[in-house]
Amino acid sequence: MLTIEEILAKFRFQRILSNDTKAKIVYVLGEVEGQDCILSFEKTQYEDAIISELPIYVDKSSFVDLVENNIYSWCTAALKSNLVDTRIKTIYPATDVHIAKYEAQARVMVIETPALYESNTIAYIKQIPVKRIQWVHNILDGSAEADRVIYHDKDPGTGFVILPDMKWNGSVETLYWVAIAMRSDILSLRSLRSEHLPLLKKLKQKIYELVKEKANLSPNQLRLFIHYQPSYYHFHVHITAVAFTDAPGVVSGQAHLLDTVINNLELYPDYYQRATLPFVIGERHQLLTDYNWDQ
Ligand code: G7M
Repeated sequence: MLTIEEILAKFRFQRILSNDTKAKIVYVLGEVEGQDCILSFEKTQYEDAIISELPIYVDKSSFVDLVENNIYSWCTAALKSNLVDTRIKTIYPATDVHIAKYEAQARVMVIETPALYESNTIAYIKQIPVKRIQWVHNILDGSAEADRVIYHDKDPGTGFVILPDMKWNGSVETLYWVAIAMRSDILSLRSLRSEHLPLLKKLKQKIYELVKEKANLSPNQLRLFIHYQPSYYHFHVHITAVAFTDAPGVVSGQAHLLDTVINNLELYPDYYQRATLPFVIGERHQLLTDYNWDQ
């Protein structure tokens, strides 16, 4: 494995995959030692501790587009400081699935009946190489991100790991953690049955306790949800602050609230085997390009 420093030094730019000017995050595709590599650069938020110092850091020689009109003035400038202001992520080697995921593309709504789940989604899940979720097993066995783990219940049936999501920027308003089940046999929301209620309820209770303790957020300030379709088929729950209204993936067609899921399973033990589950997906996603969704 190359270090992040080596990846940046060897990166040969190929093309921009997407440039979200609102979220200020860009994904670029390139090559490192002949293999595909994705880099993302994201402008970070201003930390509270440095806000009072910002006027001092402005480099006056960098002013561009300066306008002064009576009591109003504005310009674009660079800050003269060692402040860190960009979050960098690398995916190397990147697969075609990663490239399709981060490439700007139209999204479409797919209606998945139980029959279409059996004929298409299961077939898709089965052909995913196991090494794609190696990073999950690294977290579960403590060989990666061990210093970031917030809580680890090792029970093979109802255990889980809670840790910051890769997307979390560290601030409480945009809290983004993830809870990953120890067991590997729950592929997704579709696999959930009433027998999994003890796991779901324990997980929810623990999340409430930990978020209160570490971030001083109450249960009513939290949005707990499960993605369908997920990007990896090993059961996990997303933990975000309600205040993070535009958190990625909180939209309908993707996020299923944990409380609703628990309630559905209490009402109907096999709800998720019988339900039609609509989902939104990128039009270049393999699930769409390789399978027939006509009903
Ligand atoms: O869409 P889905 O439910 O599969 O979401 C997967 C979540 O896992 C996303 O929110 C990702 O940001 C997060 N995630 C993905 N990877 C590869 C990692 C990782 O290596 N470490 C951590 N902590 N989170 C990850």
